[in-house]
Amino acid sequence: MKEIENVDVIYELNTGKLTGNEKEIETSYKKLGALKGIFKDEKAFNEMDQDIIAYHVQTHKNEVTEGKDGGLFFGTSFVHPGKVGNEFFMTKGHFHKNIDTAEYYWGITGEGLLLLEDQQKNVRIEKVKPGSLHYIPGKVAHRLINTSNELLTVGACWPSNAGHDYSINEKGGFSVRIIDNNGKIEIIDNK
Ligand code: M6P
Ligand code: ZN
Repeated sequence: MKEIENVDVIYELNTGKLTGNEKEIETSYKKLGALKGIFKDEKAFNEMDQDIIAYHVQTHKNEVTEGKDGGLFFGTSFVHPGKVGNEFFMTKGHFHKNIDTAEYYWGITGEGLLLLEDQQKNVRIEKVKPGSLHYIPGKVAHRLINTSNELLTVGACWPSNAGHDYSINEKGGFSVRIIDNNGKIEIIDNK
């Protein structure tokens, strides 16, 4: 007789947290110090504690290694509330190394924005909120921005051969920035 197995990892639907067998969960913390050059206001950035965590990411460790064809990765991004100067905390943002590969994001907690930019610098900005579903096609860079005072939690699933290409950040960055203009969320050009 076959037995019914319990899985080792639980995906908490209301928080997006991966819990259970720690050997199958990887958590990486992104401190401000590791995000140099991402935010506009360098003076404000340098005055901040570089150990502040801007976001952290949990991923499910499965049998797949990055670069392998045919597999999937699954994770949760937690973008903490905060600002550098008047610019909201955000993820680094990336294209996929394997440029044609796509990705799904979905909102779990908090409110924020998904900044999408293609290779011709066409920008789209989608509102992220609990339950919102976001398809990120190939050839489109993606970045999450927490525009709220709470944790922005976003689920993600992407192909194991996607890889990450962060070079947009060395080439002047995304074309727009999201700032808090006296309590109003504003989109400004990144000059
Ligand atoms: C999501 C996925 C991951 C990504 C993470 C953080 O969980 O898209 O692949 O690494 O967000 O984003 P970034 O790599 O841009 O810092
Ligand atoms: Zn991606």
